[in-house]
Amino acid sequence: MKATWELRAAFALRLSAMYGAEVPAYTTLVEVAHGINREVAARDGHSGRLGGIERVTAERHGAIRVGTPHELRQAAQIFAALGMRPVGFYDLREAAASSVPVVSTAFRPLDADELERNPFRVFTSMLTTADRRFFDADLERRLGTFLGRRELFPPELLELAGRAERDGGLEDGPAERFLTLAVAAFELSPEPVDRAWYGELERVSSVAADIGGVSRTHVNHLTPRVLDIDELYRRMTERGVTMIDRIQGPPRWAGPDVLLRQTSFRALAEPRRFREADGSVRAGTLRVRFGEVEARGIALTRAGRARYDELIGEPATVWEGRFPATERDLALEGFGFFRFQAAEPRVGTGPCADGAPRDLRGLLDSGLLTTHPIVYEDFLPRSAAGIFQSNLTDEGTRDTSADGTPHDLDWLSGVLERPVYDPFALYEEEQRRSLRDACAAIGRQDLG
Ligand code: OOG
Ligand code: NI
Repeated sequence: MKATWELRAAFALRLSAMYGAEVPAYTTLVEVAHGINREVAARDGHSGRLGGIERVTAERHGAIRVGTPHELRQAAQIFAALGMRPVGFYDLREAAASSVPVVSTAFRPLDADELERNPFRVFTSMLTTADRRFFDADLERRLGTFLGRRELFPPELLELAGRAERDGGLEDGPAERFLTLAVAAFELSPEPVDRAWYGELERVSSVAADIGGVSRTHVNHLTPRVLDIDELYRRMTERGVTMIDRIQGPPRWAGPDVLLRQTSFRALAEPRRFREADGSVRAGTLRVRFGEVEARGIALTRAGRARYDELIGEPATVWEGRFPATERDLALEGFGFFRFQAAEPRVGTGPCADGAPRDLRGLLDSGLLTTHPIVYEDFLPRSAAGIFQSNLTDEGTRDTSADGTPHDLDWLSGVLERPVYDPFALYEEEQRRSLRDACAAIGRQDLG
């Protein structure tokens, strides 16, 4: 029997092997990231507060793109078999100056212990074919026909995924079959690409062509986690790999690492076959798969996130006056999420009463409570939109006059026919539970 988390760990490993065989630059990126992680972990004073070396070394996120709600529901079924649930809603149509015609969520484990076992996640985007800023009614209709005819996931894979979700795992034989089919579903298809159709979509957006111009989906990047992303950026550049011009997310600064910092290298031209207008098949190239790497920091509360959004793009010197400079201040100002622990159980001491903020300070000052940061497990829309640009050959055309349909997390739940979880609520709950348990351990009531 393979339990859910074992399926997830095995899937992540096999996907990584497949991707490394197909995209050699990915292997370089992973080697450099692991080298840096070993060095940082060996360095004096590395606390491992943002994750143990084992978890960080195994950690990856992938990204896929699908064309329709039907395909998104099927993807959700496959990820459910791996214990990965949709978390968060990202509207990338609005996320940056040159936006892309997709809305997205991330499939990932929800609970801390599941994340600890294997934190694999997949950023998953769906083409918004009804958005008139990108597609006119005729193109929407023809996209619908094209997407309606293709099959991304074979019925046997979906059936096994349903069984795995229901039973919390699969017997060894079916597990092997499931993993083989699941990895194959995310490989690059060898089928010839219709040159005219791909070109027509590419004029709207390269992302539209990558999704709707081909008969399958594929993992477009697989991202390792690194403990020092500035150092990684330097080393990749030294090796002659051209990275995008910056690291996205918060700047490097003297304060705690928060949220997510990411950088990437541009998609490499890979040989593909094209079907021409006269029916002949010719060799060509496409740039659809790229490399990305990330450093993860502390999850921020809504208040912390609002401050982050104000400071976005500001240099470290501006951050220094306006953002809590220590973990303790992040906790006390209610900007960051933390797991609280009772330092030593003592029955009958006073500070765990009501009135959380003042008492939290007291509890921390008296050393009765210790804090451990909760790592950000999600994504940032602005960075994601920037990452999408890594494989845009040009920006395409977009009519900015007409508004798109408003979409949100509830709308996406309806599309998926499954709950889409609010990331803030998940972190909040984890923090609340730890505070309650810690207070119980020192013999007082809940802080609330
Ligand atoms: C997904 C881009 C978003 C990230 O790390 O922010 C992403 C895509 O290009 O399909 O993976
Ligand atoms: Ni990514």
